[in-house]
Amino acid sequence: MPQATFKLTQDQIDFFRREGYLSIPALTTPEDVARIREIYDRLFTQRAGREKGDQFDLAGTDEEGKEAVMPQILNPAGYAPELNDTLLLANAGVLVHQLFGDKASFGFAHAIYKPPRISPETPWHQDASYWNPDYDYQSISIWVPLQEATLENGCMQFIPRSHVGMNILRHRSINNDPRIHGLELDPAEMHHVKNAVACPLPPGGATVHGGYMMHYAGANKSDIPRRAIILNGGLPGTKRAVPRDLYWNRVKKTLRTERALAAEQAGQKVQPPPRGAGEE
Ligand SMILES: O=C(O)CCC(=O)C(=O)O
Repeated sequence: MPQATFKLTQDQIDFFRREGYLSIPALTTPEDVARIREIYDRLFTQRAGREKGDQFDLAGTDEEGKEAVMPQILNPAGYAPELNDTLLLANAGVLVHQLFGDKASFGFAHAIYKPPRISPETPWHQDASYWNPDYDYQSISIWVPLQEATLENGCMQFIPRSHVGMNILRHRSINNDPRIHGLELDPAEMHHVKNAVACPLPPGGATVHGGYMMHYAGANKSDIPRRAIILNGGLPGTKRAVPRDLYWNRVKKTLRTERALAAEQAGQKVQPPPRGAGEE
């Protein structure tokens, strides 16, 4: 892995701990972004991981032959190990260790592609609403656009301090359709969405947020794809005395899960999804 070139300032660390998110203008270089983008485009063209359930439509019903409105690939480095040799990963490692100490792990979690004009919003949600209800988490997602991220193409937005208390609000599948993998805040919780802060970024910048932070990204209304790659890092989850009731995950019934089960039954090694947005 290349030598890291990045370090958070104490002001950035304090801001992250207080507000629950952070916007960083440059986490890696334009050259590194260009290289990652080439790999990223190849993976999406190949639909890498489709048969194992790692590639699917995050915001649609994911039938074969139907145009995906928000293709996602879990564990992209599993399909392109050269991602592990990027400056982005080296710099993300420094960031994760500064926030969580030397025992923290980190890596590429997923990649989300928003095709031009047709890709809808990523609705308001908390990442922990996807995760194992038996655990509490100390982990972050580092969201990195591979072109400029703007209000027009779907940059990230956050509700400052919504992470405080580590509560998980009620969620449901997008459009209340359990065939859709992505989750959204239950409409009854939408009154919590106020004072949102949008974080436009240059390519190779990054936003950072923890698992309990409420966040959103707009539709891609622009004429170019919105590409984002997301890393995840943190400490192992701590077991809760009383599990949470994340009932929306129990009723979900996606084609992605069916493909993952079929691959497992056929003897293929299927990794549990890494933690991060859009993962279980
Ligand atoms: O890229 C997006 O549209 C949403 C990403 C997201 O929700 C996340 O990284 O947690």
